[in-house]
Amino acid sequence: MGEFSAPDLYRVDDLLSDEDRMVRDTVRSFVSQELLPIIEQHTRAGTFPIHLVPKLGELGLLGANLPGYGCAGLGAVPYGVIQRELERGDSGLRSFVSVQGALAMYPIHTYGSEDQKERWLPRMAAGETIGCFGLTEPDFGSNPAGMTTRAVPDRDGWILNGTKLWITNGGICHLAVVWAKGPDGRVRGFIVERGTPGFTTSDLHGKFSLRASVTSELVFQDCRVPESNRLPQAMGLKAPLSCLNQARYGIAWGAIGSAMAVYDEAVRYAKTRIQFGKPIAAFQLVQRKLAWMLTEITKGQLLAYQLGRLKESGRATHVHVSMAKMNNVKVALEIAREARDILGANGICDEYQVGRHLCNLESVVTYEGTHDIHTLILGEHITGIPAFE
Ligand code: TGC
Ligand code: FAD
Repeated sequence: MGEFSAPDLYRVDDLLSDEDRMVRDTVRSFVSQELLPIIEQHTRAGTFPIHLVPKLGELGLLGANLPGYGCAGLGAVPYGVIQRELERGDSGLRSFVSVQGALAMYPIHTYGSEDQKERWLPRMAAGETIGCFGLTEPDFGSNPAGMTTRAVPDRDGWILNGTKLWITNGGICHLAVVWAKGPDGRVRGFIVERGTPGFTTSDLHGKFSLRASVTSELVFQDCRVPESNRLPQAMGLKAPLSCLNQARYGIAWGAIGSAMAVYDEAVRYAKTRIQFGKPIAAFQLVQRKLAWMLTEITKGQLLAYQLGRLKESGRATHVHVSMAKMNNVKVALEIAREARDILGANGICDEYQVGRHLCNLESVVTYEGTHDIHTLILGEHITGIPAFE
């Protein structure tokens, strides 16, 4: 694959503190040394490199932006840089970290009781306990408000019935943060531990995208969850949607990492591939593609950075997050397509990373709110008129 040379024309990383640059370098070498040598093997096999999880914990990368309970308590910008560097390796690794931190630890941290936080968060930060997040259902993806999973009160607990689909980390989780409607129609959050009778998972196979990530179905059949495992502060759909803001934020940074990886590979390839007696990098059409890619990467880097600063100062809204997720994933996907084109036939072969990133980004553009859903979120912000239905 050759040594990675990070594109940063506008010196966006100069805006980081020395400490944040150290975080970046640590994650970058972790990815180069421990993920890249094995990623194709896992992609072919359709397996997640689970042995890396304790190392992610040791490096403080799980729930890295959360304060206390064994978490690193980093600011939004270094947290974003971590996601960018992880996704430079593979979207599956970043997905694992997003789900663990933003979708499993964050709801416990934000909506959980003190007992729940003390019981789960330190073990999750260390990578000893893996979490997943069950919102999507077979018939309710973009429209989670329609969910049919139900939670009915029963003595000192709740009985859950329903199915969640497309759940990252489902098959390897020790606990699932699950969203279900109560008898009053309001959404509540539950921590369902593996081994609870009536809770089963099965993995999805045959994916051509995010192959090095576990994606599963969760089934709840008269599954009894104690009241002590309900997230007491979570009431209504806005609770799971607030978790999505955290994960979407990480994706806005992460997708640019993917774009940086494929751009770097395309530049190196174009300089060494000779056609018509010249490196293909000498042709104007190839240069135009590379110039466009670098411009979009630079714009995406600046968007992610400014979003991070807004978040750190408490001024980021879900609309800011939607714009960055929407834009950065879309351009990353287009950049990956252009990079694949520059690699010619080699672009479809897993000796190179571009095809893997391209396929991964086909999931990233769909999950955490599709491109169209984020367009409509912006549309509602601009016009005041929701156009979802
Ligand atoms: P709507 O009526 O607009 O809102 C209901 C309540 O929620 C509030 N709200 C939000 N709060 C926090 N953050 C947000 N982003 C919020 N958006 C809305 C809203 O103010 C309201 O509050 P209240 O107090 O009035 O009750 O809800 P809606 O049903 O019309 O839906 C709006 C829509 C379509 C934008 C929303 O449903 C949506 O975002 N859909 C996309 C679903 C999605 O993104 N699913 C992701 C599943 S998880 C996943 O994909 C993980 S991938 C993991 C990986 O591997 O990285
Ligand atoms: P649909 O909602 O059926 O959308 C299909 C198409 O219709 C899209 O183009 C969409 O933009 C369009 N569309 C839908 N509604 C509208 C509208 N109102 N206006 C215009 N166009 C519209 N979910 C979880 O809960 N937890 C997870 O951990 C998780 N991990 C995932 C991992 C992977 C690999 C994937 C692929 C998905 C994962 N998801 C997860 C699910 C993901 O969030 C959903 O796939 C996503 O929200 C879209 O839902 P859908 O697939 O049902 O598509």
